[in-house]
Amino acid sequence: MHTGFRTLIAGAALLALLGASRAEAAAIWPSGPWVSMTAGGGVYYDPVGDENPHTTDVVGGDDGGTLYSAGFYVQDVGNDQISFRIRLDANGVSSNDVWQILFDTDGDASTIDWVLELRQSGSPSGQQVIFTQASTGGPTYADVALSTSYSWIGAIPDWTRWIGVTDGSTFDDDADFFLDIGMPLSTFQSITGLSAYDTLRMAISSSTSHSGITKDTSLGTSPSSPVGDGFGDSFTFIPEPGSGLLTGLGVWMLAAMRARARRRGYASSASRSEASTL
Ligand SMILES: [Ca+2]
Ligand SMILES: [Ca+2]
Ligand SMILES: [Ca+2]
Repeated sequence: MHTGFRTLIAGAALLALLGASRAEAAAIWPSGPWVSMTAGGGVYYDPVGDENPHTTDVVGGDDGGTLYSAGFYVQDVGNDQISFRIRLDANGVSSNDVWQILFDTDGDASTIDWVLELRQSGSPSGQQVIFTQASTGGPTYADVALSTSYSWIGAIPDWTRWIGVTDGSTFDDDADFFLDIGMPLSTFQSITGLSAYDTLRMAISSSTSHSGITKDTSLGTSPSSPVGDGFGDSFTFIPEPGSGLLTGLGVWMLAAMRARARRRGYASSASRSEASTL
């Protein structure tokens, strides 16, 4: 193997290792845009005012004529992190509740398979970020039981944050908040068995219990609803940060190739005109 190439490979491996160990320690929150969850092709939503306390009220949909998604995600391969964002009517940083991202990963949307949750209920020692399997995944939210043999645990200060919304929603005519929850992407993939190209569904809920779903469920459902009624559209974790850069690089390469062809006199007038619009 060429020495330079070998050095490049070793450097990439070291960077991957550094990225993985850094992500294991604490979240690196996305600097780029978050991807909205969708339902029926529109934004993923849930009404305001259908749950108390307001810190457990998942909100999304029409607010003052603008549509806001109740949920977002970002897959960040470079930092080995997957992040999820929930829109809530009020700031729950000090409340003793549970907020959950629900996953259907086996293609059967009548059952929840995995749950990532922020648990602020119970004793302080039990308050943590948890990724766990649904030991009973349905058929209704009230039937769901979550395993207490956790597949991954993170510290709350490291893997969550509460911030005021950055897009201007004011459901209930007062401030709204984003709860961000992250975990290592490689851990998420190894536990669920999902590859980067597999499809899945997600839903959002809140609860008083870390082992069940007892408060707000999304898309206007209630705890007695089939869990399948609260899942958003099937999707893959694409696009991700970097895809815009790759698209830009592709356009740049195309323009460079066309310019080279023009210099050699091979390009037709039609393609010259096209290239000038890039
Ligand atoms: Ca709600
Ligand atoms: Ca609000
Ligand atoms: Ca399922």
